[in-house]
Amino acid sequence: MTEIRNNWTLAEAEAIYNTPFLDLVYKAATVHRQFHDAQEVQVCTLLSVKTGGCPEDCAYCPQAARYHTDVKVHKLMEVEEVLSAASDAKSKGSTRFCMGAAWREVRDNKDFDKVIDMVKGVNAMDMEVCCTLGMITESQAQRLHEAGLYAYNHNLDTSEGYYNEIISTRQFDDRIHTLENVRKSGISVCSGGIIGMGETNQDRVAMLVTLATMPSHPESVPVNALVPVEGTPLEKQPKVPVWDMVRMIATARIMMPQAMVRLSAGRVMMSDEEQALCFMAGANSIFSGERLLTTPNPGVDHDQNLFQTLNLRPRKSFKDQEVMA
Ligand code: SAM
Ligand code: DTB
Ligand code: SF4
Repeated sequence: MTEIRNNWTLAEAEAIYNTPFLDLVYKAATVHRQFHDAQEVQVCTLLSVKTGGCPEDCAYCPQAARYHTDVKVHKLMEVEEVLSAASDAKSKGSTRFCMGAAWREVRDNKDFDKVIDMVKGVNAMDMEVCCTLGMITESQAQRLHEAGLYAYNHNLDTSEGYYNEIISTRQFDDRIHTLENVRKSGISVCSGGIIGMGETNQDRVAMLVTLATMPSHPESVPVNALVPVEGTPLEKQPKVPVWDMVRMIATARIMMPQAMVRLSAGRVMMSDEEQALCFMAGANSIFSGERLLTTPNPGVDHDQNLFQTLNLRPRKSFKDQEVMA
């Protein structure tokens, strides 16, 4: 049986990433089958509850106020609107609902009180409720936990070495610190990154090493392909080759066997065959619905057909399993 390791070295991780392609997929698929039902893929829904106007300078992000993009800025949504979107997502087969806000960090104000009510409401619908709100303190994480937050998403995005090329308004260590606050509060950790931002293969692998050498691996690791958005500094980046996406997913799967590895942004640029290869390499979750936060995503009908073709089943939420156990 494959052991869970927290002492991965960069050299080991690079060797995995650079394994001959078919062997890499075979190894990842083997590990995947030891820890997961390979026919199950979790379907999640994202909702941007507060869009645009963000003070940060993340080079990939259409929501940064300083770039001129087509994003329609809106203030924090009303709780009822969010709960109705969550109920719609549930009826379409989602078992995880993730609310995103274009904030640098959470502030202890009325908006946070509203997010707490959203969390309570979605939690009561028996979905895994996730938030991605920027940096949070230990006491804010505690408050979210008490409201029933299941997971918190906070991506490393890239390696420590490449971080300053992409974002200058905060440091890599700030991200690590928020992740520690999340972990301490008992909320499940969701953290991954983006490929296709001009980083090297070593940067990609270094990011995975940071995640896989945490005292506990994140329960969820989203792998995003950059969606280049007009107006952002990365608007002209070429499309990520599917081979790189597969290598990244497979390496994440082998290094963090128990994690949910999420085939996140970028599916709209991928064929069904390419996505099938990602599932083969150990991806076991997708975001469904026509929109991610602000960019397009394949529609629910398309995904239902894909699941039928590949004989995949949408996975139940972990919350149901806890109830049954
Ligand atoms: N503001 C919060 C933060 O940065 O943590 C939460 C929302 S932010 C939009 C969540 C994540 O979306 C980012 O960390 C990044 O990984 C991803 N993201 C944003 N724009 C993207 C793009 N154009 N392509 C791929 N992923 C993107
Ligand atoms: C993650 O890693 N990817 C999702 C989710 N976590 C929050 C967000 C992708 C956003 C893509 C760009 C957009 O739609 O604005
Ligand atoms: Fe703001 Fe998050 Fe976008 Fe960075 S990724 S600009 S912090 S919304």
